[in-house]
Amino acid sequence: MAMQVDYSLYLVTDSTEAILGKRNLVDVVELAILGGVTIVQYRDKTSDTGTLIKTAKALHAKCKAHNVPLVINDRIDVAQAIDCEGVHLGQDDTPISTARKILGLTKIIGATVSSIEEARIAVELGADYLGIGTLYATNTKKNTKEIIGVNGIRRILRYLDESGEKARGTKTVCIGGVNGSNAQRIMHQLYAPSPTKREPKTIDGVAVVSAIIAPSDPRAAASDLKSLVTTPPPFA
Ligand code: TZP
Ligand code: MG
Repeated sequence: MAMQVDYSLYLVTDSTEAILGKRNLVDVVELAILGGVTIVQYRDKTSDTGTLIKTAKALHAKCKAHNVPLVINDRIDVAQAIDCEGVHLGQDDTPISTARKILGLTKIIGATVSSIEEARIAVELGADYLGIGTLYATNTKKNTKEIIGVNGIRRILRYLDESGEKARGTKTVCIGGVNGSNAQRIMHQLYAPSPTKREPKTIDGVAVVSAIIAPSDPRAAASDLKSLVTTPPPFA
């Protein structure tokens, strides 16, 4: 099994001028970790393999120093090259089953899912966590397949809740348009008290790109988000 991970504030990086500007990604990520980010995904769709490995290595050093896991978007080869904690795979990437064979049981494998069917397959193939989205429309990722909203995410959580221990045990984060104005409401909406004896399946955290990377003070942005997502729901 992969390690125990706190998914509550999941940072997905972006190196584009529009979001990162002229700043250094590793410095920005370190500030975000100091603010309370609990896991980092290095997502970089444009750099060559050499640059990806170099940046991933530098990010991994910072993450390790703070005991925060690092996963790599899309690229199993880069994750292997730097021996970080895992990968995050979309629907068009290497299948989860192949990734598991390559990386073994101890690495984290995350999957992007937008539907119950995609969630079912990702769980069956052994994903450790699901990045469920797209929650809200966002400029950060233009080609988002589907905006599923809070209700779409709730439906997937309910499916996981009702589909056995493995599905219930698969961690979840939501992604797309999460920011300081909506994070707490999202967490509360995705945490429904259950009349049954069992604890309901809830979202384990929010995945955020621009609301942490874009601000001039990523540490403060992360710290504000952290307290919003970890404040217990009023009915708890
Ligand atoms: N996948 C679905 S939406 C998204 C990804 C990578 C981008 C989310 O970015 P932001 O800035 O947090 O809305
Ligand atoms: Mg991908």
